[in-house]
Amino acid sequence: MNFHVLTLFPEMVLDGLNTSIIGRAVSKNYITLDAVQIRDYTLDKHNKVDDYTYGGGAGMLMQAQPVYDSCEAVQKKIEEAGRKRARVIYVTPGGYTFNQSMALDFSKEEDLIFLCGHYEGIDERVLEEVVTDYVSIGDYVLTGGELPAMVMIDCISRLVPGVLSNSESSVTESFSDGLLEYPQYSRPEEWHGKKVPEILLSGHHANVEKWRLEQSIIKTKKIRPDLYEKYILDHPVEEKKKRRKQKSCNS
Ligand code: 6GU
Repeated sequence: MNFHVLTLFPEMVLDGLNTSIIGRAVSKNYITLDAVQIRDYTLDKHNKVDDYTYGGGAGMLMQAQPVYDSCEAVQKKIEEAGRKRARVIYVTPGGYTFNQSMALDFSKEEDLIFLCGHYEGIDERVLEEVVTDYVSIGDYVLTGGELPAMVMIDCISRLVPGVLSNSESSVTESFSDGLLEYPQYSRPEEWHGKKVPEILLSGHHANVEKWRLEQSIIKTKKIRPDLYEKYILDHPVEEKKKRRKQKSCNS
């Protein structure tokens, strides 16, 4: 996977993604990360990339020309390397909300271009010409698109084959059924007077797995009732069994 980030703050993106698992993935060449300075492409003699918005209103807008030329330069580089033109993701609070299945879809691409806005946004005309996907990371407003792009790159990267070791990728499995994670414990057996749940010390693998699933369901129902509703629709048998068991306990 080759990530290309169009930004006014390339060092922010490079510095943020050069450590830990993603840093390792870059040095092992499972992914490449290229941050392109949009300002390098402006034809304005004062290196300006923004201007006032027509119709008035607060704030400045990124202009079409440097955004278009920087994006086309990256697409040209990709094509010259013999690969197909990349999808261009505009990171914006006005986009579709990013989720795990979008990440899985993006992870199958060979190249991805992220366009990071600043100021009050980007001239609509260039967005119409270059952007294929409008994506937000949630219902809150950030000062720029770099952090959202880094969030998405991290999430997509860990789905690229080779990026995670076997032990790291087993974590994905427990999340991918749409439930929140069960509580976990390490040594010591007792800390601040709190004991590790007995069942985890039993060595009975099937019972441990059953307990973990129950804990996941309880937690999801409380914290994310939306995910819980979806889970019971997808797993009607398990839930019916549980309700039957509860009924027989009550009677
Ligand atoms: Cl993608 N960009 C900005 N600037 N703010 C956001 C966002 C994106 N997603 C949530 N808030």
